Amino acid sequence: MAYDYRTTRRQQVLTLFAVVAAGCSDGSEFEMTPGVDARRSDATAFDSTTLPPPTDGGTSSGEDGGPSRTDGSTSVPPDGAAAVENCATPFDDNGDGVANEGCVCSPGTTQMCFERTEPQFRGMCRMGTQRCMGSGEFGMWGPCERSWLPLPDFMNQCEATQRFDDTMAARVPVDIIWFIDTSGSMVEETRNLNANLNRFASTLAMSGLDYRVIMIGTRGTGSLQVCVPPPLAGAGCSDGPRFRHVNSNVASTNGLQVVVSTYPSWRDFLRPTSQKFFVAVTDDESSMPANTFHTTASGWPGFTGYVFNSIVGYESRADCPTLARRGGVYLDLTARTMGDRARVCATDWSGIFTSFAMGIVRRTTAWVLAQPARMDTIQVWIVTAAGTRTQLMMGWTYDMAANRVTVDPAVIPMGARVEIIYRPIAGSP
Ligand SMILES: [Ca+2]
Ligand SMILES: [Ca+2]
Repeated sequence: MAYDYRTTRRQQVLTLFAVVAAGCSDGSEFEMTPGVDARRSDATAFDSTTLPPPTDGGTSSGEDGGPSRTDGSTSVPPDGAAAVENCATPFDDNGDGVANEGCVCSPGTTQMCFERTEPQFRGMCRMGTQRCMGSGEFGMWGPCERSWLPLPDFMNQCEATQRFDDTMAARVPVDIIWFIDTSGSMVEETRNLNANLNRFASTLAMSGLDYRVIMIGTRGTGSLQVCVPPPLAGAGCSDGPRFRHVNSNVASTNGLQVVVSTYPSWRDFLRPTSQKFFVAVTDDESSMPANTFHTTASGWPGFTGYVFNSIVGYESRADCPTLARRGGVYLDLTARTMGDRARVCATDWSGIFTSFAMGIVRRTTAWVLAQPARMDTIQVWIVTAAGTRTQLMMGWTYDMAANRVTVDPAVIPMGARVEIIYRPIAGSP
């Protein structure tokens, strides 16, 4: 069944098109020497940056209601099909779907093969191998195995190409775990948290994010207690659809321990495919080393790419007289997960919460692929309005479990599109 992109709302921008290399034009370079991998290096060296636009509209099956080759029921010969099989090439020259049928070979030897015609070998297609079957002096070539053939679901191109504009970004769901130190020195900070958490939530909501917030800290309305008001939380410090309060005391230095020990009581509130964030709020240092926490948290399902944000002390006591200690462990975790940080001594937290929320949005701009991709084949390209194409070597990640590519919006110029080229796992052994 062909992938019918025409029926989707994305048809303006999600265009599957050919990014193809002209196949080798001279079949004579392929020798019959058994076992020689004549095309492997060529097959993987094609650089789609320099490739011409598609010229072979004829390979797009069934678009005009004409004969389709994808269902195997047609007798129309494929592109470039010859009358008879050519035993000197690795291709299926006569277009019957079998490479080198009826060709004599030396039993036990192998050679490269491709069960399509030569013009169909390009881009991310790859040769397979076939073994010479038989026991006597002469044998016949067996089936071609492990080749990467043109993709019926992608208009018979050798790679899936999907174009996206910003409006098609799938905002990845986010689960954000806050914990706040409510020891004696944190009165002002606790008040700031209670007053600003709804600002944080509304910034996420305005960006279209599907978010949940877990708050770990002593629940209540006292000066060293956390009571998040509606609409994020329910009335009277209660939970809400997007909010769960974990009523557990966090002291000066044990925040990370409390996160770990309370995990069983909030893990059911998490979504399996969400991006996970932590936010530490404390004016002290952690007694649990960064490595210990990182190893533990990374082992929880869905936490491999977690991000750690910190509202902690990183200035001197002279700069912040109320600071207990510099939060070096938290800053370490923030640096290694490329999170955001802010000064716990700041008097106005409204800007902190907005910038943290925007940072979360920035890390969750992603696109879902039509089919799961082989990680080693994914290319992310930026295409400007003027048509200039640049391959992104950094600034993107692929989450195989969720089948989505996350791209940092900071690397996408205004008006540009993202183009993702890949081989689906299916059909790419
Ligand atoms: Ca052949
Ligand atoms: Ca053939």
